[in-house]
Amino acid sequence: MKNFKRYTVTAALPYANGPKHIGHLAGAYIPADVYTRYLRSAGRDVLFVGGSDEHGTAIPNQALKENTTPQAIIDKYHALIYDCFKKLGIAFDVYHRTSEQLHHQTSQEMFLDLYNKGLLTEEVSEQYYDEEAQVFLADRYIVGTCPRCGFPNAYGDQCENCGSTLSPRELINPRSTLSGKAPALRETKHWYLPLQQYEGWLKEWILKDHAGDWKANVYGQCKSWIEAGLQPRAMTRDLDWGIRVPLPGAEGKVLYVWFDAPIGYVSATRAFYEEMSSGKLKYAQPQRDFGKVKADDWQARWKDPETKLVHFIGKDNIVFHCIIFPIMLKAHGEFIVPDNVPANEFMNLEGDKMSTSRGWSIEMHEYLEDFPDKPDVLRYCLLANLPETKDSEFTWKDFQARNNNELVAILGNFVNRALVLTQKYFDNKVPERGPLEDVDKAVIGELKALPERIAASIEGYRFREATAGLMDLARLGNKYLAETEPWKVFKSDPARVGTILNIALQIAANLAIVGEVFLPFSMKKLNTMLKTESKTWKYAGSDILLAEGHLLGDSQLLFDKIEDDVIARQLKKLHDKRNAMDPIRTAIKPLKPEITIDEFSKLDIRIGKVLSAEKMEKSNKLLKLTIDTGVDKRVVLSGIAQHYTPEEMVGKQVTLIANLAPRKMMGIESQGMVLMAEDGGGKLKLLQPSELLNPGSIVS
Ligand code: B3M
Ligand code: ZN
Repeated sequence: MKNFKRYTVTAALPYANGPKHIGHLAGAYIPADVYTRYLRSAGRDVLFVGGSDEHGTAIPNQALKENTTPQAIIDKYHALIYDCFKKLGIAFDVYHRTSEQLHHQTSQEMFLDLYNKGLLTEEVSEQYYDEEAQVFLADRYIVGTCPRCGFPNAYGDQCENCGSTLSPRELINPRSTLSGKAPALRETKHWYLPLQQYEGWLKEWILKDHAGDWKANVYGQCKSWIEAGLQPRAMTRDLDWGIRVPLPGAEGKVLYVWFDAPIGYVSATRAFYEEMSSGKLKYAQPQRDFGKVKADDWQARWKDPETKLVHFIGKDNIVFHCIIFPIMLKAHGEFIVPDNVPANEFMNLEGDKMSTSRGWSIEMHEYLEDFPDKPDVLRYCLLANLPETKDSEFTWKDFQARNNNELVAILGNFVNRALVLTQKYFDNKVPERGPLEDVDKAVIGELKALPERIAASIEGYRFREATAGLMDLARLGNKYLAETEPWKVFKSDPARVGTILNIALQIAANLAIVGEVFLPFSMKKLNTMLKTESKTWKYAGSDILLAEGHLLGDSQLLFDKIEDDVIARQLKKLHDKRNAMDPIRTAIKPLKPEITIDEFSKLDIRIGKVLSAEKMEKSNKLLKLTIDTGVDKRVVLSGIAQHYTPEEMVGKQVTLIANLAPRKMMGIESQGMVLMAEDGGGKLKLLQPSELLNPGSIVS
């Protein structure tokens, strides 16, 4: 493995179009944070870069929904998301915004560089245009029938019913979501990045050079993209929200959001060094001492081959970070390309896909409102379940179990026992260490080996394994106390207990070092309890971190138990949220008041057969049906004209309330009521027996 001089680590820039959920945390932010905390602790020169993605159609879309401006949307969600990251301990050195002038400039420079080198191709094509709203329609503004599954409300880029990727021209009966009208095709000019010209380079760089070190899920996706053959991709869009295309004749056009967003990492880096060199910090929030820096230092982080560039993302962003952005960087010529892109799969929630819009999610701010003092519990639970190789799942039961059985029962319990026994037997001072027995030597040996193992897991992007390693360190402490039983020995051999507790406290001090990477808030508490400054990774594994005679601080519990009722409340909250947000579920009406069986039996419900059906003049809702009820033939008016044609109705079996008092409608008397059901989508369906029955059969 190559030794790098410095690291530039990025985590996907979340769209500032809404709150972000814990699946996003598990996908990119928690692993990136653990990685960079470790590198910092290990004394490496790392910069952790993040920020808001504030362009693309997602932003004006949300503005439309919230009846406000795109600017108000990005201001609101940038602040919300960044606040949550801070409260969860995601320690960015800089958290920038793509709406900033510096980013617009950086993106336009990149675009012009490629343009001036003749690396972009110009193409005129026909695209859908809304003549009423007078705009070209972004994919998401066009809906129509899915050509694959027939779903009537598929989007121009994707059918949410069958999951197919679509292009707007494939939709059957397309309509604009702005005017509701069928869009027209109009010619428009755009600038394309000819991805296919870089196939040879990608094969070398990814398929050959990174065959061994990129994760299988990432490598596999790249391989299938490359082998399927790459197409030119438009880097500009007809849209009025975004970064202006810096060319004459490009009015009304902006850079494609996936062109500008990854450049956001570069702009954020520039912002960091500009602010640090001027001393006026706005987006920079240095997490370590960077020494004296110059504004120009951003260049080394992006251009020096001695820099290791790592992108943390979720799997839906792989193609952009492994193919399109690297091609941009390569085409420019001065930039380095990522050394690794350890993308994660998705995290599901309680047996279903996580989705903010469907209400099936735990948003970061919702978690923090309910568990303001437990950022580490969420961090731990996500780390233990990271979707590193395949999709994984978050459940509240598992959250409770991880907390109660691991954080409380193993880590918290070990630390507490070591501290409480020291208070009890040695006035809260680190006791002297006497001669070592085999059991002591063995535990010290394991203590030395574990941090190295954990470091290797982190550097190999295996964060679940690394987290398990942390818990193993706590287990080691518990096992040691269980084996040596100092509480039984004290009476007969207090000096021996001194040795045991000295070693146990060294393990606790190691936990504080290693654990800071995973559970920063709790380990800060632990440092207070041990009355130590937080120490860097080079001390991890040492068995002489705490000097004999060192006075410890007050002990408190690191974690506390989570009871069943807390979990039950979260589950209820989750289901309530979905019920309130899911359009089909919201149509479900509450139960009507109870009735008695006698009341029910007053109804004469029976099967009838439709003998004839005709449209009613002057009504587009009613059909006039003549029905054989077994006892008579009668006329029933039914409000189904928009759901069934008269021809369809003839011969059909229906379910009828036959003893309803007759009612006159539009001059005709209706003698009964045909039963129908509605599923919330507004469509009415006849209620029919599952098999053919004689007219007059009673429903009971
Ligand atoms: N905003 C998509 C996402 O949030 C996009 C990532 C940009 S990373 C440069 O999933
Ligand atoms: Zn479909």
